[in-house]
Amino acid sequence: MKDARNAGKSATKPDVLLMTGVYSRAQAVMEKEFTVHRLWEAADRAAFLKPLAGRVKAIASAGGAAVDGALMDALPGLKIVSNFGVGYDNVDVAAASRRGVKVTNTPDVLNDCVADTAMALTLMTLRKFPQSEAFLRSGMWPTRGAYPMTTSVGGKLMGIVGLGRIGEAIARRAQAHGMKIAYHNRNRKNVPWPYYADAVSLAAAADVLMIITPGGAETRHLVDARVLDALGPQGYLVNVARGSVVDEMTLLDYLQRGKIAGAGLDVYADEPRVPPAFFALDNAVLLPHVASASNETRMAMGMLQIDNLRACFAGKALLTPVN
Ligand code: NAP
Ligand code: 8YV
Repeated sequence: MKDARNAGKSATKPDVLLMTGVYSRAQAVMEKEFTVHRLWEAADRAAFLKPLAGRVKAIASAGGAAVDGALMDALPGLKIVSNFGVGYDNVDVAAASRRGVKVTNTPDVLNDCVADTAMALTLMTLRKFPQSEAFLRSGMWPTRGAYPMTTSVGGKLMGIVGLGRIGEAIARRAQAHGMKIAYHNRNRKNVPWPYYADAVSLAAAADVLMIITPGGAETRHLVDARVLDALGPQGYLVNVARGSVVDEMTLLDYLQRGKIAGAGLDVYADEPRVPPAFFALDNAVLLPHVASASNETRMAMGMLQIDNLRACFAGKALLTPVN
């Protein structure tokens, strides 16, 4: 039905296959400029894709919707997968490269927003602000007295796993809060902070372990029982990377048994599903993957996604290619 409606427009506007809804104002720009085919609304995916096979040269993707080799094969004219998000673990980049398809992402425009969230999550986790606010709202203050004491961030060491664009922005914020910084990447960087060659030794030194690596197979369960043991009962974990980077069931067990002090999480293994046992924890602060979710940042991400599509259709150099 939607295809029939769009068919007449495709002579003037390039066709784009949109995997899932993105930021609405940016999506409106995309829909004005391109003939957008909304894959997530299709009841029969194969039937939806069939008439598009010869027409669609671009996919606009976003987290939560996998772009794999089979989908690329269904679109033989495909030239670009333009992803909404700096993380592109939802896209099979190796499969794209083998087919000569370019992949782009949305780096840098979200660094400050995501780093703000990471720092806020650190403060909320150590100082238990959401829990103390819930205590007030539930009417307990007059009967129970003062809320229990919490833990300061000042003077603590933040160990950052994944000191990249966002990691450095987090480090600057943590320093402004009086924290010391150390980090682990696969490669040492020219930065003034101590380097640890592995996540276990960094966790052993850290009061707060901040996870901000890419997702995907390479980092799957990088944070496992060994890392959490090293972090220890006084240590806090904050994850704004991807749920896959942390062994979620082991983390849950460690939080339930007090084997680490607490966790602040923005990302989960099977979003939007979060194991309900997390909801009962007093030592966890849980955000629903909102690190970049401000109007300004999501618009900037959406426009960069569109600018990469524009460049592709104009035969110009892509702005932010990843392959
Ligand atoms: P980036 O600049 O590429 O930084 C990633 C860092 O991780 C690099 O310093 C890299 O250093 C390190 N790294 C990569 N693989 C590693 C591994 N196996 N072990 C240890 N360190 C590793 O990326 P970014 O722009 O800062 O974004 C980072 C990630 O944050 C994204 O990919 C995304 O998954 C996540 N993110 C989440 C949200 C959210 O909403 N929660 C928002 C934005 C981004 P080496 O190459 O030297 O190892
Ligand atoms: C978005 C993100 O929530 O950029 C990323 O890697 O995880 C977030 O900014 C996500 O891209 C939405 O699809």
